[in-house]
Amino acid sequence: MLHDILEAYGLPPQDCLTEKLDSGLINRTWKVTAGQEEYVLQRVNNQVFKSPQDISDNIQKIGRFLSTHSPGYLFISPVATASGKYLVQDGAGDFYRLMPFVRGSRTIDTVRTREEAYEAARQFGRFTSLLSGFGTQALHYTLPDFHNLTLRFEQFEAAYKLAEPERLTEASGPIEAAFRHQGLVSTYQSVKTNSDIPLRVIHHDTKISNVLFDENGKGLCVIDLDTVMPGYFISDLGDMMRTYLSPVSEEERDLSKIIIREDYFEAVIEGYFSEMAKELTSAEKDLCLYAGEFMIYMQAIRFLTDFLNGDTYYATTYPKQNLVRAQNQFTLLQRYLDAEERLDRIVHNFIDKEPARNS
Ligand code: GN1
Ligand code: MG
Repeated sequence: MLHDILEAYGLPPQDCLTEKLDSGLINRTWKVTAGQEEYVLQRVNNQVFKSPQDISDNIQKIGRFLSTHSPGYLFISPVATASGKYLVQDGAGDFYRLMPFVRGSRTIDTVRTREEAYEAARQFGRFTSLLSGFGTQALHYTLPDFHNLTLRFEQFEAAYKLAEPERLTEASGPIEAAFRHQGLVSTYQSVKTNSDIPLRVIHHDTKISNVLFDENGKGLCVIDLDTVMPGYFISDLGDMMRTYLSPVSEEERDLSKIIIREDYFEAVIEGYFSEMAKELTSAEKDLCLYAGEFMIYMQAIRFLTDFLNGDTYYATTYPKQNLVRAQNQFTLLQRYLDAEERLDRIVHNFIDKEPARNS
C-alpha cells in the first residue's frame, strides 16, 4: 500500500522496513527505515483535514521563519519528494508526508513525572513564544473552528436533539453535566471579544506524545503540527492540564483512578511560564485556571457529541467507547473544579513573581 509513496520519495520500497506507530485518533503514522536513514511517514486524514495543502503551507512558512529568527531551534521539516513536493497523494486520494526521524529522540505516551510535565510545557510555551513575531495572519486555519467552544456546544445540542433514544438514556449523566457546566461557554465568548487576549500561533494538540525528548529526558521540540494555527493560549495550556494532570488517560474506565496531581499542575504552569511569562498579558494570566476547565469541558462534549451521533468521528475499538471517554472527561472536570482553590494559589505564586507585560 505504501509502495508508491515510498517511491515518490526516492526510497526503494523493497529495501524499506515500515512499522506502524500506534498513536492518535486521527492520522496514521509509520516508522520507515531505509538502510541507515530513518523517517516518520504520516497519512493525513483528509476527512478531518479538508485541505492538507494548507497544513503543508503553514509548516513551510513557520519553518522559514524559525530558521531565520531562531536557527538553533530543532524544527522538523517534512522531506521533499523527488519532484520537490512536501505532500504526496496516492491512488486512493489520501495524502502522505515524510519527516526525518531524529536519532536518539523518543516520545512518551503517559506523563509519569513532574519533570516530564515541566519539559513538555516549556516546549509548547517555547514554540508559541519563538513565533510571537511571526504574525498569525499568514497562517491558514487548517481546521476552522477547531476550538470554538460556542460551536462545539451547538454541535452537542444538535446531536442531543437527533440522538437515538437508547443513546440518550445511556448518556443521561454526561448530558446533564454538559448542560450544568454551560457557563463555561459564556466565558469563552468573553475571551473572544476581549482585545487583551490576542490570537497567537498555537499548537492545539499538546498531549505528551507530541513532544520529542532526548535521552536525558530533556524536551527537544514539539511535533505533529497539523493543527498549528491562530488560537488562544488557553487551548495549549488547557490541553496540557487535560492530559497531564491525571495519572490515567481519557480511555480509563475506572473513574476512581482519575485524580488531579497538583504538583504536576505546578510543573505545567512553571514550564509554560518559563517561556511565556514575558509574552502573556495580565488578562491572559487571569485565564490560567479557566484554560483547564475550557479544554476538559470541550473534550468531554466532543466525545459525548460523537457518541450521540453514532460514533462517526473518533476511532473506536469497542461499543460505547466514546461514552466512556465522555464520562471520564466529565469526571476529570469535576475533580479539577474541586481542586481549584489550591490550583489558584499555585497560579498566583507565579503571576505575583512576574510583572505582566501589559499591566
Ligand atoms: C484527536 O488524533 P489525535 O489524538 O492527535 C483530536 C484532538 C483530541 C484528541 C483526543 C484533529 O487528536 O482534538 O484532543 O483526539 N484531533 C482532532 O484524544 O480532532
Ligand atoms: Mg494530532
